[in-house]
Amino acid sequence: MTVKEYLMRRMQEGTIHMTLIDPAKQDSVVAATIAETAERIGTDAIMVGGSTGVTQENLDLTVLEIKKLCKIPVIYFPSGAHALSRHCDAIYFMSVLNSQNVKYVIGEQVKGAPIIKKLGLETIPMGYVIVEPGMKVGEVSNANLIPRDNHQLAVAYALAAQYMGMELFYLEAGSGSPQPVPETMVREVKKNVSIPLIVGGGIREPEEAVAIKNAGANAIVTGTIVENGDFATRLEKIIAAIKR
Ligand code: 1GP
Repeated sequence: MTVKEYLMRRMQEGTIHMTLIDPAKQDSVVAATIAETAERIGTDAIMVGGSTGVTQENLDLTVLEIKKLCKIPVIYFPSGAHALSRHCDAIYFMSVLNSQNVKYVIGEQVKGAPIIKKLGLETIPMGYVIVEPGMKVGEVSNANLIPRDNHQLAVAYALAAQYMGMELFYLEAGSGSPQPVPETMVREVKKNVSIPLIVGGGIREPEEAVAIKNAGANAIVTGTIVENGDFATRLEKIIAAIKR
């Protein structure tokens, strides 16, 4: 079974949870213990990536260590073609649709594609848009942020992604955002597109995760909460709330 098939199957059963680990934020052995704990608690996949600080070395080491301890898929969530790991199970082949810099829309993808072919990596095509406040990723990718109250613009991007053949659509508020993507925006997007919807950025409380799930998200991503050594109970509550 491919990683894409695994995700699609899981999402048919209900909203899934994915744990994002930034390889620049901790040692690879620590990253692997975080992933192992998240798997034990019920996360469905590990995403590895970060906006700044990802190198070929920390990426490879982190993915390899995680693979030693986890059975669930490890998916690379890239910030560019400068680092690509042969050890991950799949890569989101993604475009930052609202970036004003063509490099993040198609440039890095063109650089990375031949390398991905050589490595034989599974690619999962994904449209990615950044909603206010956007945080670091909004800045780095020079995104024309979607205003929090402009649901129609979010819907238009999601439809464009779907019509271009992308198989996932990711609504991102930015890692560490003080607030998640508004649930009303999630609901409008979900109502209008048929491709699975991933939502992430600023989700820290079970109530926020439930609201986003009820608005129709097929997958919820949390990252920052696992950076606190004592995260297991908090993450467990969020995952339990999503799966309830
Ligand atoms: C970032 O959406 C993810 O791409 C995770 O965000 O770190 O705020 O959980 P947090």
